[in-house]
Amino acid sequence: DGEWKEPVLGGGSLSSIPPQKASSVGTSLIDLEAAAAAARTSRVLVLMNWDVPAGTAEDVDLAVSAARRAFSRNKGRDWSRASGSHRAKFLRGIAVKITERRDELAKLEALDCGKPSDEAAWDIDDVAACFEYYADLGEALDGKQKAPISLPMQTFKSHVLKEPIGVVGLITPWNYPLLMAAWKVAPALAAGCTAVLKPSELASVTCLELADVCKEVGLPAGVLNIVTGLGPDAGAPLASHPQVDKIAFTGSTETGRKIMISVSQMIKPVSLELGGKSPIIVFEDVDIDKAVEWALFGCFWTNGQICSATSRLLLHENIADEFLKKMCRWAANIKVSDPLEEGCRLGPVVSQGQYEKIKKHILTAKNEGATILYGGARPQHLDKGFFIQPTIITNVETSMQIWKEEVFGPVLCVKTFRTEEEAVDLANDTQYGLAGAVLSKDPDRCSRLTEEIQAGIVWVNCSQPCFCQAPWGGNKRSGFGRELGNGLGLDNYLTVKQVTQYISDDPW
Ligand code: TXE
Repeated sequence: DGEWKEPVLGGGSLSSIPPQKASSVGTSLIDLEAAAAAARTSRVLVLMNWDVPAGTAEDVDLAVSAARRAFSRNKGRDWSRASGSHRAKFLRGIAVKITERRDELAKLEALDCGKPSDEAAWDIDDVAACFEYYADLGEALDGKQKAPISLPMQTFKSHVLKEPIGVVGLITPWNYPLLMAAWKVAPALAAGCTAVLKPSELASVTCLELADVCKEVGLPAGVLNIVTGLGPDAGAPLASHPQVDKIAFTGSTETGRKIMISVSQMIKPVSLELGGKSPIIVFEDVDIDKAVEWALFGCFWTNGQICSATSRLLLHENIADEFLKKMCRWAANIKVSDPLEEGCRLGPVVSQGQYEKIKKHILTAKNEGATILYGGARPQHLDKGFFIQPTIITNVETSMQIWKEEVFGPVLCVKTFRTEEEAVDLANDTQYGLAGAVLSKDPDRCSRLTEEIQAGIVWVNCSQPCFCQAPWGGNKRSGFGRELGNGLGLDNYLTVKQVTQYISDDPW
């Protein structure tokens, strides 16, 4: 309502949190020992709708110890040794519970990060689908962990063992709070790892609800531990913890760099899904109405706060005028409102910090000589809250900040091109390499461009569809490693061991 502030550390203790909040706080850490530690810290993050514990290095340490105990192959707490089908039962249980609570979780998600509740509901469907998917893949691991290798010598026999990598640290952002957690938690648990999840301080609530769900399905203590808190206080100690075997991170390129430096001290594997400035190339042979729709969706979905947002529109010059006129008309019809209102298509951006950052980007674009063709300000009918109109910027030069830097808000910049070659050069004129889209009726051109675009994801005649069966991740400064995808997402959490046996009776 405009009164919202960035998370701040409050004094007080968990007992000072009102009862309706305390229930989720109490279960924020599945492991009771770790929960007790959170209480001892006597610090909370003061948020808009909820307060959550402000975890510290001490909490992370306890959570990692709990995960280590649950992972380790002794004392009967052997998540890592359980069969894939045993683990799959829990993952399926989680999927069922998430589906049962779909509307409630979607509402929480919309309230927490501002995305329209319809979109939040799709996210929750995707969360359930992700747990189902990894239940299947985890189950399929049974009997396949020992893959034989053919060797050139008969006297030896070899096979490859795939084993869970260990305790994993999962650090996630606020734009898809529960979904980004699911993308990491589901494969990690399916592979037999145990995990410590650190959600974003800007949107932790649905991850705390995930803790409740895990308790309900009887997930063994310590298998998943959730520590809320600020990045430097809770994320950094997790990334640098010596007992954590791998880090999976989604967030800003800047924080990704810090995490990489930290894990490099311990030669620890890391996968990074970072920012983007993805192009969408529209050729003159398209159906303009459909293409306008994809271009709007590709940039303004989730309030424009998507790492893969196709936020650089490259338009063939022959259709540019008609396309932009239609686009502005349609942008004017996008309902900007309270995310819980029916028909909302654009809610408030996540925080005051993000709001200021977006406004600064728009102002800089103006100052550098670009034209704000549509939007660029708070909608007139909303005098409170961090709302920004869908914004379309033209007369953009490749030297401008708006062309180069990720805005992470509903801001689209536009350039025109004459030739296919020029379009490819413009598309690849970025430090990022997460995604790209090409819209054309010419299949040969589309297939040429899928090869030319330097990115981990290329969409043809669409923008943003995402399925857990297809690998997700980027190149260049968008990071490395892939999540999801048949095999790849699971492999993130498995390590390979070769076993070679001498099988001849002759002495060596
Ligand atoms: O991201 P951070 P923020 C981009 C987007 C946005 C900007 C800043 O441009 O404007 O990042 O957002 C944790 N060690 N994206 O500040 O800092 C943090 O607590 C370990 C793109 O929210 O990257 C949170 O859990 N962890 C992105 C997570 O990192 C640390 C989605 C992400 O926060 C840490 C979100 C540290 N030193 C923002 N500092 C995408 N690619 O989807 C912070 N964290």
